[in-house]
Amino acid sequence: MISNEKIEFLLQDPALKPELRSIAEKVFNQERITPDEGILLYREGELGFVASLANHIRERMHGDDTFFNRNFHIEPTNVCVYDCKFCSYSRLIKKRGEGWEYTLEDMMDIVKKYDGQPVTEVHIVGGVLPQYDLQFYAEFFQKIKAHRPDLHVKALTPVEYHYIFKKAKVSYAEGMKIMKEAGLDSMPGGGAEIFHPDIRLQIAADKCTGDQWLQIHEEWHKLGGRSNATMLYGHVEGYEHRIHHLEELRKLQDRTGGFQTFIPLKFRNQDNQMSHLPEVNVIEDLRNYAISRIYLDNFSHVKAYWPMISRNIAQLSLSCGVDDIDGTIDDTTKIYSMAGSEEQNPAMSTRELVNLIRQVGRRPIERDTLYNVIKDYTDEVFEEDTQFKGYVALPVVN
Ligand code: V47
Ligand code: SF4
Repeated sequence: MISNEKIEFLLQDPALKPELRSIAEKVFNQERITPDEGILLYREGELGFVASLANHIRERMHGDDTFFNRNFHIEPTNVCVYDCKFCSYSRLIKKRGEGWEYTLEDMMDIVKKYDGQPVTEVHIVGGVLPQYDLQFYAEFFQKIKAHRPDLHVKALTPVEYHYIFKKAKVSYAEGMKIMKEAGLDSMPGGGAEIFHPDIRLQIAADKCTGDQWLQIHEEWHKLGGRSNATMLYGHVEGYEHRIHHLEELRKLQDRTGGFQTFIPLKFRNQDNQMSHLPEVNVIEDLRNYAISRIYLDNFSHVKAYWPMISRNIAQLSLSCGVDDIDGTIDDTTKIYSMAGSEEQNPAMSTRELVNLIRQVGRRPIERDTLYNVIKDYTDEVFEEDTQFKGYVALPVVN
């Protein structure tokens, strides 16, 4: 665990630039850094420096606790009316027969498959199509709750909500209220991409804007709801666009306090219209986790979505401000292969996940969606793998 003395040691480095020293002092004194300081960290903060600061914050907030949860995913469809350049779903609308479009019954069958298993959450997200409208999702949420009232419904993003509310001619506030009454418990972080219009127009021109994404989360927070936020980085954006994105999130969080977790998503270049772009390197991934942790002083958690970055990088991220490594149970690897995951087979048993966390000296804590502790696995002795076979990735859409 990094101690205050270590930060003091860092501050004594005579080679440290005064501007960077001032940022380190702010972190040490629990003061907020400015957008200009954020950009400076991206431009000049070496990995060792930003990781030390981020780890200090992470350990101040959570000690060695490292969270994961047990959930499963449902994707209503992999066909989408929108045309995000980084997404492998977008082109499928032209060849609709190649995708799938589940009915309500199909999706309830998936929910029922998990009957009796200790999953706490269902994560629902997919492409956008006209038949998946407000009434459809309201009925789906109601049916899930009628079948399994304690299952946390983490569903849809402002991309879908903007589309279905517009179609139903209801305001964001009214729409979110209808969703809550139907059984929505929280919102995942997808669809955020990069808020800045200069970039958003290049990569995701036709779906909800950055401001609309933020407004829908704000309405949800006003109802007492919790949500996550993501940032798709490492494509055509500059550091100033990343800081603009983080600043917008930090401002909204100051107003509502409704965000739980920030999840940076590394742009992967396989099977999409941006395949010509190179991917950023691991150092940049780790620096990005660290700077996000430093900048978002009002977010409780930073999550590394391990299937997108590989297990080894996920382990390293735990020293760069990350305190959550997701973790899902499913057997539907088919979709992930479309999104260009780092892992050939992005599946991990509970034992593997727990060991991955323990190997780097952290405490594996199973949590529910709202971060209530379900089980501390620090001293768990595994006789054999649990009955749950796979930790499998969520498809990267929205
Ligand atoms: O919004 C799409 C991203 C997101 C690519 O809230 C891509 O707990 C990289 O939001 N390369 C959806 N990323 C996934 C998501 C998510 C994941 C895990 C946990 C949570 C949570 C949310 O995936 C999309 C988009 O930003 N994405 N294509 C790509 N080629
Ligand atoms: Fe559709 Fe989401 Fe893919 Fe964009 S990222 S094309 S909104 S599924």
